[in-house]
Amino acid sequence: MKIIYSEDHRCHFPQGELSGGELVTPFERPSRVEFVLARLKMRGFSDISGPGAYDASAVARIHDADYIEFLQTAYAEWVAAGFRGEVIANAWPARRMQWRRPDFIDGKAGYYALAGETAITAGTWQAVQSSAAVALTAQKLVQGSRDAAFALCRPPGHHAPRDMYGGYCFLNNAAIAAQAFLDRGAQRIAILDVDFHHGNGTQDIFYDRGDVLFLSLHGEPKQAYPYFLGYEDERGSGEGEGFNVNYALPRGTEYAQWSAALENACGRIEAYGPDALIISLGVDTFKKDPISFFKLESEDFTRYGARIAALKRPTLFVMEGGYAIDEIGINTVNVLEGFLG
Ligand code: OKP
Ligand code: ZN
Repeated sequence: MKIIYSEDHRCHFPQGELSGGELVTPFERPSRVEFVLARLKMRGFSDISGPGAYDASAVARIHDADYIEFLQTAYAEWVAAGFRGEVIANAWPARRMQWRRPDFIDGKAGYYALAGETAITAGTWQAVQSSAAVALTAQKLVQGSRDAAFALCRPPGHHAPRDMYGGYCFLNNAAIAAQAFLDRGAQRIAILDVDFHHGNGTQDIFYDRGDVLFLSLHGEPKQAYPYFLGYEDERGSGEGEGFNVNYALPRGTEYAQWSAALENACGRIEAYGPDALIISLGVDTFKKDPISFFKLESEDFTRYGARIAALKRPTLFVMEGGYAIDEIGINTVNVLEGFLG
């Protein structure tokens, strides 16, 4: 399996995340990918290479131009306003207010943020560009060779819709890759999101389309981030009716229940017959994850990797979450090894 990775992820290293009323070291931190990379090397994955150049036109197929420009300029505007910390949104267009973009950066940040935990720093845009380039480079390999590939993206992407950042995500790497498959001749793509959190961004991007089947297994939004999307009655609209499938699972979910949902999702993928399969691979379903509430064991990741392989589709794995740092490498690589058999 080919692995694509860029060291540029280190350019995004915010010092603060607002969590439980405290400013803490962000759960989404550079060491996450270092642990995954170390485990890959330990297990003999040697086909590891860097991404091609950032493809702005591929990104523009998914994200709005004004939003992309905001990501590029936000930190400089923040500094120019005299703020000394990292960009953190504080005010939002809430119920009965106006969706009108303010000029001042503090207001702009709220306009483009879907949550307040995610900071933008001086190096964020560089890391975000490279993360998208990693996904697109791996996408090309899968479409060209039909071999599977793993895009070791950081920052992750699945919470980002076309025009918002949050949940540690800025550009939706999996969605950008899905669109690239279609633009290069694929007819149908399935995205299976196994991260603990609902992939609200990916759902939103493809909600009214039938050419991308989106399935997500996640903590029920009544209890889990992102709270305001991911319910099971969200099934797609218009052409997309029936092409969005949410499995909202309760606190304490173990592999028996989780894998039953996966089995249902796999049946739907088989019926859909996609030209390629994208896995939004978050390993925060692990029992020791500090911000999640499923109970998967490390061996379970191997098991579900094998189930994904049985779908026999050209497969692109895209890294999303996972915050139990000590085991993130084991769990991530277990999925890939289960897949390879
Ligand atoms: C991103 B991904 C911690 C709350 C964290 C944001 C979670 C973002 C998860 N106190 N809220 O889906 O792994
Ligand atoms: Zn997650």
